[in-house]
Amino acid sequence: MRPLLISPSALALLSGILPLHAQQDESPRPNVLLIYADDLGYADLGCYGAKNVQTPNIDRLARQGVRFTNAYAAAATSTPSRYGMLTGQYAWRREGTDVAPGNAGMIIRPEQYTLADLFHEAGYATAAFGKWHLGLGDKTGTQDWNGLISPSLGDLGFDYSYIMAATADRVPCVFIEDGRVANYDPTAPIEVSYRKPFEGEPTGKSHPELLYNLRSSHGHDMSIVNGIGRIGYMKGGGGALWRDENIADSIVTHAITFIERHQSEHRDQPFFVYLATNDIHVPRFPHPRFRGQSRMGLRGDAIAQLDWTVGEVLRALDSLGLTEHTLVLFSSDNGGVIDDGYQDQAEELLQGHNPSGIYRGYKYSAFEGGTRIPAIVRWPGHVRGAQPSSALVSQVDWIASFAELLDVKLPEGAASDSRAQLASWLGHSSQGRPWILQQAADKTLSLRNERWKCIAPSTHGPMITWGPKIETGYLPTPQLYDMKRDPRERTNVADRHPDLIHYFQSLEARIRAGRE
Ligand code: NG6
Ligand code: CA
Repeated sequence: MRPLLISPSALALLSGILPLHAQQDESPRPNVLLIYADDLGYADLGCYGAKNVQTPNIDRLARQGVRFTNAYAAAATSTPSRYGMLTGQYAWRREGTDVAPGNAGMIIRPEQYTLADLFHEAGYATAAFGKWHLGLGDKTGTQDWNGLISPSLGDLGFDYSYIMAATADRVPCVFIEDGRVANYDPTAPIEVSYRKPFEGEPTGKSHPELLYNLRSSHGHDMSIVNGIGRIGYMKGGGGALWRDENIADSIVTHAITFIERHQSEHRDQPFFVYLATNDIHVPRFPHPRFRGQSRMGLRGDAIAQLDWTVGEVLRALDSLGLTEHTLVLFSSDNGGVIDDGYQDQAEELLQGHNPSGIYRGYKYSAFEGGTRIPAIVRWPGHVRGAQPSSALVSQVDWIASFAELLDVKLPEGAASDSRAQLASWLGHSSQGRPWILQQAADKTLSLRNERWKCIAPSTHGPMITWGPKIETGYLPTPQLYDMKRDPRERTNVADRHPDLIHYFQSLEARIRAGRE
């Protein structure tokens, strides 16, 4: 028999390749589907105790995965929360990360490392759908809504995007596909301003009789689109303008089409899909087929529509045979809110439901209701089903945890606030983080650990001042709550524990200095 001859270079090649294969077996590369709801409260789902609305699809996800009871968003409003989640850096470290207008310039700069970059560089196909709310284009107010808006999500690691620039209650009321207005209507050029109304265009303030779909309870009295008042002024749009009742359909249809097309064309390449729903943010205006599905009017019906969205995309995974190969992560960007600016009877029709469950406060708040959110992870074969986890976890850790999963080393300086917590997020460990940091609407920071929560002082008042009846959780002196005995944050015990206040204050100082 002829001896097998292998050249030294081939040998080097082989020895280089073999460990790589071995390594790939050790670190599987599942598809990742991140379903990110908007303003969904901790207790707004059946699997988190909601009674007046049914959420069978999300409940199924929870039955098949791990359901977290101590999971937090990094902030109590959307823009800073999403900023923290996508970059792994706390938003309060950067100027200009507060709730963004629809014509904000891109808040995450192209050179900044994002969750999408992580997947992209690991060889994934990446795509974003739905609510963005992190700015587009170079500078605020300078975008050309009739041409290419650049930079855009393509500069942040997303191969494809079909998004709303901000929120449904902010102009421009159009979808943007890969940096251009989708279904662009050349007969109705688009202009956007957050400064002054366009001459001759009715506003909610001047023409409240034109608000035939939904009236506002506070604000939302500038441009009128689809019979609903918005924040900001816009002109034109024509056939490209969205109809609020079709937004959920548009988002999920585009996401499913992307997944199907990707499967038929690049079957071997994993994907990362960021599916950021418009539900259940205001204006809550679900499609007529969801009306009356809950006992709570439009807010509850928007939850039913959200659940339907999840059901559609899970069904698509099932029918493509992808369920076993896909890690699904479901969560919300901040806590729940009842009246957030429209007369949708959310408050009147609660029927005993509390979006925050037993917890105090809502969206915007430094109390738990601001940032404690539902979070579910399903990954068949890797995550045990029907599992509640009380581990302390934060969305800011997703980027480092996914880097751990993919066995990728984050670039120097990237995602500096993100900690690898993969075992917690997969339900393999109940340990969680030693501490969690959250940011309220006025940037007041709270720190909590297993036992205690400390809210830093703030001179802003105890209630939100612009309309919604929400406790802010702000006090001019530090607050301390015993989360074991007093999870409802009723009794401030700061006076009794000066040592703990000192401990949390110095921990906060070290975090601010980047030393924790
Ligand atoms: C507030 C809006 C509220 C909502 C919020 C941002 C008014 C009166 N209220 O200013 O409706 O849009 O901003 O929500 O305008 S978030 O979830 O996107 O952060
Ligand atoms: Ca939000």
